[in-house]
Parts: sequence; C-alpha cells; structure tokens
Amino acid sequence: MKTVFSSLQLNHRPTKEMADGQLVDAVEIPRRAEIVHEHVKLAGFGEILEPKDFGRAPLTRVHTEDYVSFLETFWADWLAEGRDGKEAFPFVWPVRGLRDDRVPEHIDGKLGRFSFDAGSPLTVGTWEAAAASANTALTAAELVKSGDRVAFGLCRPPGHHAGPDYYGGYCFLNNASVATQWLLDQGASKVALLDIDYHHGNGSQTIFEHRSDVLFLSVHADPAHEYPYFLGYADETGKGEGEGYTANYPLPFGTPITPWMDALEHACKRIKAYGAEALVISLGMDTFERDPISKFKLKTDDFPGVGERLAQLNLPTTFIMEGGYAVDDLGRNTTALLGGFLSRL
Ligand code: Q9C
Ligand code: ZN
Repeated sequence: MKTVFSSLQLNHRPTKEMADGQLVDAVEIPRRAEIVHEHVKLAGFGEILEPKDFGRAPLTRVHTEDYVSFLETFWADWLAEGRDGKEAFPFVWPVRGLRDDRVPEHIDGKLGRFSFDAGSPLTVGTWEAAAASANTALTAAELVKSGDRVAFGLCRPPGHHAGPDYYGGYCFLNNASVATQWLLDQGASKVALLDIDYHHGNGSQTIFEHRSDVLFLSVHADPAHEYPYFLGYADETGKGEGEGYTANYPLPFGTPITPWMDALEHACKRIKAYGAEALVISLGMDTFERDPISKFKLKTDDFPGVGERLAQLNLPTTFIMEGGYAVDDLGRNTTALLGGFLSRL
C-alpha cells in the first residue's frame, strides 16, 4: 500500500482555538501528521509519495467557486484589515432570517459567511496546507483508480466537516468528498463514502445527500450530545433523488468496540447491497479511548479488527485521514487499523 503525504500540509499551524469559553491550545496540530508519517514508515507498508497538483477544478466539483476563492485570499484580506493576530476567527453568522445570498466585503462578514463554527482557526499557511491535503486525497484516489487495491491519503488538515461553502471542525477542503467526486468523474458510477471519524461527517453528507451515485454512511457520536450537533441523526436518510443513500449510526458516549462494530457491520451490509464499485473511507482515529476531545472507548488492540472487516468488503479502497487528537498514540493506532486491512488482502 502506498501512502501519500506532503510537508506543505504542515503549514497550517494554529496555536490556539476557541473552546469551552476561552482560547485553549489547538489540538489539530502538525505533529499529528508527522507521527502518522513516522509510524507508516516504521510499519514498512510501502512507498510514501508526494501528491500531484490537480489544480482547482476537482475542488470546485464539490465546493463553490466563491468559497474556494475566499480560502485562497482570506489571509491577505485579514492583514489588509490591519489584523495582526496569528489566527483568524469568525464571530457572526447568517443564521435563519439573515441574508446568506450576499457575500459581505468586510473580512469579518466573509469569515462568518464561509464558516459554521468559531472553533477552527485560519492561519497564514492554511490555504497552502488545505490545498496540499486535497491533492494528497486526489493522488491516493488516482493510485486506486490506476489499479492499486488500496492507498492511504495522509491528509491533514482533515476535511469531513467542510461543506460546499463553509469550513469548520478543523476542516477547510473536504478531502474525502473531493476524492469521491473525482472517482465518479473518472468513470465510476457508484462510490461508497464511509465515515468512521468519532464526529459526524456533516460536510460530506451535505455534499452528497441529494444524490444516488454516492452512498454516504457515518458511524459517530450522537449529535444530540456531541459536535457537530446539527446533523448526523438516524432519521437523515437522504433527500430527493438521494433518498435512501445516506445512513447515520449515532452512538452514545462511552461506546466500546462491540456495539461500534455492530454499527460498522450494518454499514458494511449496506455498502454490499448498494453495489459500490469503489470505497472511500474517512478515517478518523478519534474513537480511541484516550482521545482528548472525544468519548468513545476503542482500544489500540481493537483497530486491526476494524481494518480486517473493511478489507472484507473487497473493494478498491482509498483511506483518507480525518481526526484523531491523542497525538502520542495516533501513529500506532492508525497503523494498527491499516495493518489489519493489509493482513486480509
Ligand atoms: N473542546 C475532526 O475530528 N469541537 N474535527 C471541539 C473541543 C470541534 C473535530 C471542541 C471538533 C471537530 C475532523
Ligand atoms: Zn473527529
């Protein structure tokens, strides 16, 4: 299995984030990607490649043109406003009743128009890192499209919370959705996007919920109690043409491996019944018992079995890294899961 990674992805370097009523140390930090990279190397899974540059076109297949432009230029706009902080945060949003059809000229208006939370710092290197992360996902998808059974896109910053025209949840470009849409554009007719991050993949669901060419499935903490709160409930099953092609498996705090695996089993059966030609996995490792911002109870020794079950789907598989904040354990846990997958090929 080849892994794709670029050191440009480290250029998003937030120091603080807004949480629990104050600025706290950022948890989505470059070290996350470095430790996964180190452990993939140690595990000897195969070559580690630099991503190719796919340009802007695959990004605007899932994101709006004005959103991508916003990401490209916000730091210059921020500085032009005389701001000198290391991080930019939004603080006003076009909620129910306010105009979301106007993009304000002022940077504070733009920040609100193109975000859905105040927990995701934008920094000087965010665009460069997010674009590299999306190219990493695309390069991994291309390896699979070219015949590799599996590839690992070591994406960072993550992507699954980013919607068509908004960032949030530490996500800017929706790497897994960009890769999924690219596979469709290359000729696949049905792709399954399975999200096993601890948090619901609201961005990915929103991008695909109106469509039947992507089956989106997510196993995650119940949004009644956990971020992102406003999507990811079991009664969301798709909209219009996409009715029946979204499946959510919300689980309670404290969930250990056995009920988590039961949910995964349901999701796997749905993927088989759908007849997917390719599988994209949003690989969040924040289901780990010691994750600092999450409340599931999966153990390091549980992860190989997860990988083994995913391999049994017998589909061309693109892994896309999402969350996971127990940095000291993140490399070990990620390679445990990927190693399980590889052991069943
Ligand atoms: N006090 C991903 O895992 N809320 N994003 C954190 C911490 C945001 C997580 C609050 C969590 C977003 C990709
Ligand atoms: Zn997460």
